[in-house]
This record gives sequence, structure tokens and C-alpha cells, in this order.
Amino acid sequence: MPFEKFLSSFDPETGEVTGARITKRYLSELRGCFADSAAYEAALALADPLLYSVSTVDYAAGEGDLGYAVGVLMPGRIGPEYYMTKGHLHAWREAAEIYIGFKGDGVMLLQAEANGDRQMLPLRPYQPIYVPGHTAHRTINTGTVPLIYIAIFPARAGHDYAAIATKNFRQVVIEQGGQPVVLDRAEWLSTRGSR
Ligand code: S6P
Ligand code: ZN
Repeated sequence: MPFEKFLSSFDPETGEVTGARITKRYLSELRGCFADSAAYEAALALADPLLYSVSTVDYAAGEGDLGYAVGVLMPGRIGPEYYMTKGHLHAWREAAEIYIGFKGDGVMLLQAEANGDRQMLPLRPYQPIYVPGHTAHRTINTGTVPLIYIAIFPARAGHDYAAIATKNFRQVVIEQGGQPVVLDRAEWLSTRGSR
């Protein structure tokens, strides 16, 4: 059975993937991601919850190879800002990726590295999101249950967290009147500062 190793399985209800490599991210690892740093430090002083786990399946690491990851992002907020992933560019910038939601309500922020073009897109079942190369991407849970999604990417893609951490995403997704809204990060911070 030469291709048996290429069959894997996951549970779209729990995000569990048989035999996967698991990465867990806690609140303390997202310093600098949330716009309201005072709210972040206050939350972290109380607890350091698990924000998300990512189960990655690698088949091979060659030029044309693919891998996938299933993410489980918890519901919650820091101040009005929803729980999110760190967000990254791919170390191999040309690498694109496809995301598909399985369960829960979420969005993605995409931001082009070259010119800062940016947009929030819904992350839902049956609506794959194509993340082109050279595009920073962050996943956000805007709902009340764990957000479960799959990401399929070139095996060589890798992660570059530093480049976007320095510049940061220009948009924030916050809860207003029970609804997620996307706002310009700098404008939102200046509004809050003037209160
Ligand atoms: C990898 C892919 C995902 C993310 C995961 C967590 O290219 O985009 O597997 O790694 O959604 O996000 P982050 O920003 O913490 O890596
Ligand atoms: Zn990625």
C-alpha cells in the first residue's frame, strides 16, 4: 500500500487530527498583538489561557509538497477585541495558502506586505479563502464557540512572525453592540485615548 501514509483524518467538530504535530498558543505568547495593551496586561495578570491550538500534518518537505493544519481558536476577548492568532507572513514569501472554516464564526485579516492593502473576510464553511503570497494573515474568532478551520499550504511556506509584528496589522476586529466590526487600528486607539 504505497500511498497509505497519505491518508489522514480529522474531526471537524473538535479539530483533532490523528498523528498530527500540535502547537499550542497561550495568551502570554501574543504580547503586542492586541491593540489595547493595558487590557492585555490586565487579563494576563489574572490568567494565561490557551487561545488556540494548531495540528499540523507534514507529508514531505520538498519543493512541490503540501501540508495542512487544523486550527482551533477559542472564543473570548481582550477588552472588546476578539481572540486571534499571532498572524504571519510566510518565510517563503511566494507561498500562498487556502483556508476553509468548519465550525464557528470567524474572520481573517489579510494585508499585503508591499502596499498595505487590507481586508477582513469571513471564515466560513463552503467559502474557501485564498491567501496570496506576500500577504500577512490573521484568524479571529468572532463567535461564542471554538472556531475550527483548515489551512492548506506549500510545505516550504514556513512562518515569519517578526515582519508583521513590527508593523502590525492595520486593522482591528472588535465587538460593538454585539457585532464584530473592523476598524483602523490607529484611529481606534486614538479614539480610546481621547476618552
Ligand atoms: C500556516 C497557516 C496556519 C497558522 C495557524 C496559526 O501557514 O497559516 O496553520 O499557522 O492558523 O496562526 P499563527 O499566525 O499563529 O501561525
Ligand atoms: Zn500561513
